[in-house]
Amino acid sequence: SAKLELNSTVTEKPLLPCPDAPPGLVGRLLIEFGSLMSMERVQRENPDVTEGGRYTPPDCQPKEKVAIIIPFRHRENHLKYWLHYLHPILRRQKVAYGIYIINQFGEDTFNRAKLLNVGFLEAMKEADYDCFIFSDVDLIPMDDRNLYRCYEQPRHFAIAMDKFGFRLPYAGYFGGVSGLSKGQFLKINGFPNEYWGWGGEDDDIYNRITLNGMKISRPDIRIGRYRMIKHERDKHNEPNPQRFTKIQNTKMTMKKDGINSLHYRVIHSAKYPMYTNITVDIGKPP
Ligand code: UDH
Ligand code: NGS
Repeated sequence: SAKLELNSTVTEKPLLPCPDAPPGLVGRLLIEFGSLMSMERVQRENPDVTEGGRYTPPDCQPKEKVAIIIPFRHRENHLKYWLHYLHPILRRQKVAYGIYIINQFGEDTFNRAKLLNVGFLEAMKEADYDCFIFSDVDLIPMDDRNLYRCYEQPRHFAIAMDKFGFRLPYAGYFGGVSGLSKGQFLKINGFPNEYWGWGGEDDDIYNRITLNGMKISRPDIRIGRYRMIKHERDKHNEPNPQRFTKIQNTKMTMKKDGINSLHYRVIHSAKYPMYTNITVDIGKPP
């Protein structure tokens, strides 16, 4: 019918694949945390982000869907800055994405890597994601040429942080912001669930990657720059005294500790305008 034809000419114009080098990038960015941020402002400035913090470029066909996963507890102020800076960057990068805040329920010891595993499974329940980017809530990229997508090898994005003098603290550092395709993530059995408290879980992930015959891909040092929002040490995330011996044993532990052994309980799940929040009970250290 005439009506159908009209509709299809209006809505089904074929889109070209999104470019590998998006044309609208601006390069180095000014990142500061001096002025107060509000969620209302973030919402106002990002009207094309849809419920749950989802976005898809309107003018090109994205090659992959990216889930961005943030481990979280009691960092509401950092989250506002993260959303304020990242939504516009990701939009310029022509990324199709969803933002998942994985909020640890209760006040038991924090477990970053286990929360990231939960994020992988929960995001997969919602959409057919190809790529997973795991980001601390307090890390903001200073250059939009640091493309939030997946690569041939597991990607380390946060390679030049201000607190380390814009260098890697050590060659095998894999902390802060990292990204794995679905295939890369499953190949290493996901992340360890048994690092309670601060430290070592990122080194264990690095070990998993290299032990499985992959290597780390990184951006240019001039592009992989980050600002960290300064803060005090969190409560209930004390340095884990077991971390040094645990990272010696990745080869043995990775087969049975990971996405194949993950247990958790979703307490609450909600889609907010700028992000999806999933509050989970992940238990406590044995
Ligand atoms: N996180 C939370 N809440 C917590 C602990 C951690 O949301 O209570 C998340 C958050 O995304 C954070 C990430 O986990 O960015 C990593 O936390 P971390 O404590 O390992 O790393 P960070 O570098 O702090 O943020 C380390 C202690 C810094 C002490 C500095 C004292 N001046
Ligand atoms: C290493 C930790 C990593 C940590 C890195 C940077 O020593 O988990 O320092 O820490 N590994 C172990 O403790 C075994 S930072 O300076 O950001 O606090 O990511």
